[in-house]
Amino acid sequence: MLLNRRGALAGAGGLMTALATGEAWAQDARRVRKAASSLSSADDDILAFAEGVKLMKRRSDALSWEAQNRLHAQRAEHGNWRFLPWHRLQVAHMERIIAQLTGHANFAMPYWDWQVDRFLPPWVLDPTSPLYERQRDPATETLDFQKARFAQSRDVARVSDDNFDAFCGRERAAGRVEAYGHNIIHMLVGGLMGSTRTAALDPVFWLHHCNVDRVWATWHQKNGDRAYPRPWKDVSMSGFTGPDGRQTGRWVASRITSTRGLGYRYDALYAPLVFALPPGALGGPPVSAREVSVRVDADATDGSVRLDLPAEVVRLLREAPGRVTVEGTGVVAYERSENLTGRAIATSVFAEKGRVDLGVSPTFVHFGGGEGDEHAGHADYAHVFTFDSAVAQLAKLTTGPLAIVSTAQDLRPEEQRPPVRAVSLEATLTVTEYAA
Ligand SMILES: [Cu+2]
Repeated sequence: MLLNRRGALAGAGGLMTALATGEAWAQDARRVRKAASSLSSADDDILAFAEGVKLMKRRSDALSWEAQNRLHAQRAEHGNWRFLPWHRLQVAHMERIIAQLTGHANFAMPYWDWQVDRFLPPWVLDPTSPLYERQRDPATETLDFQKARFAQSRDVARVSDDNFDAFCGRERAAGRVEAYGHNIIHMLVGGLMGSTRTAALDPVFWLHHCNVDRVWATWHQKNGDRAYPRPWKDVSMSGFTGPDGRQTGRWVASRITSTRGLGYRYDALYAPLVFALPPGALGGPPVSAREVSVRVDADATDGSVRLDLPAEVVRLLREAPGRVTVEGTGVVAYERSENLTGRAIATSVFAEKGRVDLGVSPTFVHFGGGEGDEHAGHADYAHVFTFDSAVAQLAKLTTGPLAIVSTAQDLRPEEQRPPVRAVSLEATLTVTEYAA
């Protein structure tokens, strides 16, 4: 291999290991991740993936299948803005481990596009393949993911229009790509995939996270490096195992916003939404815009929280002569407990007659592995939701107050688990009035 001396020295003075590793990885951007639906069990990437899983399952060292699961169970970042970079790094490391162990030097992890493919790829359903997992619920094998409950959520993460907060999350709140697209598939596949302690043992985990990463790559292509806030860019992560079995040092988020930096790309990203219109496209120019922040602490004990929109906002929505839009993001926080796992958090705007759903997401919550888990102390689970034009329409068509309501619904009410406690609900809305 040709070594670029300037690149190899770029890490000198400081974060030597990680930067040097990152530079080296960026130099062989030859991995092309392909759609699982386009690959058969005879294709090189599937042969390598199956062979790699088989070899890793035989090991008990740092390159073992179990070690990768332990890493995810104990150190994975969920419920916050580290979610995307952490999982990007884990998949990229896994890719290199498999390439090294199998000799398929260009191995690229396939992505399973659960927004397009209705079923799991056939080669993970063959009981003679290492990619088969017998602890999967048999119902999953014939599950039509397009028809399944929750898969139809309007917030499934294809949307690349979201701002950073809504898409990637906040320091302590899950963004939509995690809360919706990611969590829904974990809950729908179920079995080992249904718990953070065991999820990475099912090969489907890697195909799933590869697609989550592709959703990020799509968002990044549209929004660029300027979309990331400074404190996020400085976030760093470590603990990943390289193909030689040794840890690869510290990785800084700002250096892995492009997949090129990690030596891979996707054969195709999601197409940008064609129906997104610029503000004002349907009316006159904006005549005023105001930002309104509202927040409430929950007092109900039934797992719900309600926040009334300020009366002057509702009045403006109903009485302004021209068009009025409401856009913005909100965050709902719940007390972190085992009872939250598998519950669906549904957020809607309610009027006296009618409502607009802002999204529903089953939770797949990481509780940490105790020792060595620096985030075990987090008290809450929170996630971000967004508002759009439907809220303004609802106001026009109704009278009386408008309220945002979040509820945690049990997916299996028959189990009669104790309720989970909502902590707070807050929203920042931009109300824009256009000339009539
Ligand atoms: Cu995870």
